[in-house]
Amino acid sequence: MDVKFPEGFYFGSATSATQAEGAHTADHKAPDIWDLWFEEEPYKFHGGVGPADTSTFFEHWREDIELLHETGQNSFRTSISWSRLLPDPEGDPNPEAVEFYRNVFGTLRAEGVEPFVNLFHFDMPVALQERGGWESREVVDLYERYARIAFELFGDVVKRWYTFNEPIVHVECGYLQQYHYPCKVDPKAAAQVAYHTALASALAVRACHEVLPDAKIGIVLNLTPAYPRSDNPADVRAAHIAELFANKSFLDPSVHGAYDPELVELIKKHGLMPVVDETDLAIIRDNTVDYLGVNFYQPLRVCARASLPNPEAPFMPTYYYDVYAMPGRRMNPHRGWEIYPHALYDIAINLRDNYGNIEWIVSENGMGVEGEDKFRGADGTIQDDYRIDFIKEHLTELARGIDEGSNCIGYHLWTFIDCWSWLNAYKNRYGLVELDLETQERRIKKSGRWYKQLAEARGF
Ligand code: BGP
Repeated sequence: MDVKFPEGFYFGSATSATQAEGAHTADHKAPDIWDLWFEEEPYKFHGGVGPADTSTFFEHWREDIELLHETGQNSFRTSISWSRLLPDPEGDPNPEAVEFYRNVFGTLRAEGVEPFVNLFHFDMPVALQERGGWESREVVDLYERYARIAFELFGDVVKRWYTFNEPIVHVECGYLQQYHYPCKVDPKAAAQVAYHTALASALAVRACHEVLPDAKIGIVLNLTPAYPRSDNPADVRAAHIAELFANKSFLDPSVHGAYDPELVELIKKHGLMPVVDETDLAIIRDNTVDYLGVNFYQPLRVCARASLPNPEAPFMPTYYYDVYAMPGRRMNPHRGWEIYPHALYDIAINLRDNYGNIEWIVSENGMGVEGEDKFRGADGTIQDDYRIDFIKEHLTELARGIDEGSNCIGYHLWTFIDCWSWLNAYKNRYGLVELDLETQERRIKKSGRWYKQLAEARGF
C-alpha cells in the first residue's frame, strides 16, 4: 500500500440541509432564501428543479445511514436548517425538527458514525433576510441565539460543530455577483456582511465553549490557493492580493482572531469599511475556532491586470488582478473545473506553517459529472473510475502533507448521495451513491464500494 492514513482518520462525506432534506414546507419548516428565490424565479434553476426536489433525507434518513455503513463511512457532515428548527427566529424550537435532528444525530452517534454538524449552509431564513440578513447586527444576535439552542438540544450527541459553510460565498454571490439572494451588487454591504459573519461565527464559538466545553467547533472555508502566472513581481503581487480577499478574509479572523492589516487598508482605501464595534472586535479576537473544515475543488490562477478597471463600476476584488485560464491546465472533462490535487498539499503546509498547525479536515472535495448515466455498466452500476482516480490523487497529496506534519484528521467527500445544488440542481452528480430523482431509488456506484475498501484499509 502506497498511501496510508493514521488510525482514527475520518473517512466520510458531506451534504447540507437544503441540498438533501427536501420536505421544504413540511412539519412547520419556514421558508429560507432558496425557497423564496425558487418561487420568484424558477427559470434560474437548472431544469426548473428546486429545493423540493432532493434526495428527501427528511424521510429517507434511516435508509441513508445504512448506506453510510455500506460505503464504509465513520463520519458524516450535514447542516441544520435554521428555518426548520426555528420557524419563528425569536420563538421556541419546532418539535418536529427537534425530533428529526435528534433521530439523525443520535442514530449516527449510536452507530459509530461521527456527526459533524454545520449551523449555516447559505440558507438564511426569509423572515431574517427581510430584516436585513447578514447586513443586520440584530440578525447576528439571533444567529447566536439559534446556535445556543442547537448546542443545548443536540450537544449530548454532537461533538463536532461548524459555524458556517464557505462564508465568502454568501458574501460574493449575494452581494457582488448576484448568484444568491438577495442578489445585490453592493460592495459596502458585502464588507458589512463579511464582518458580521466573522462576528457571528465568533459568537457561536463562544456559546459552544460555554454550553459544551468538551465539544469542538470550527468553520468550513473554501480555500483556493492563488497561484501567480509567473515570477514577475506584478503577477506575484496580484496573487498575493487575491489570497487576501479569497482566503485570508475569513481564515485570519477565524484562526488568528484578527484581520490582515493589508486587507483592512485595501478595504479602507475603497471607502468600504463596515460599521465596526470595538466590543465585537474583541469577541472575534477572543473566540477563535478549535479546528477548520477546508473545502477544496480548484485553485485560483491569477495574473496582473491587463487593463485598468472601469472606475465607474462597483468595486470587486478583481480590481487588483485578473483570473485567467492557465494554458495546459487539467480540466475535469465532465464538468469543467480545474483538477489540481497538489493544491491540497499546499493548503496542508500553509495551515501547518502560518496557522499554528491547526487541526483541520477536508470538509469537501469531489468531482461533479454531467450526464453520468452514460457510465452505467451492464449490471446497472455507475462505473465511476474517474471519481476513484480523482479521490486517490487528492488523498495522495493530502497524505504527503500529513507525513510532513500537517494536522489533518480526515477527508469528507462531496457528496454522499447525488444532491441538489444551488442553481445547477442535478446537472452535476457528485455522489458515492446514485439517486433516481423520479423513484428516489438509491444505488451504490463503483466508487461507493471502493470507498469502503479505502476506509477499511485506511489507504490504498
Ligand atoms: C460547495 C458547496 C456545496 C456544493 C459544492 C459543489 O461550494 O459548499 O454546497 O454545492 O460546492 O458545487 P456545485 O454544486 O456548484 O457543483
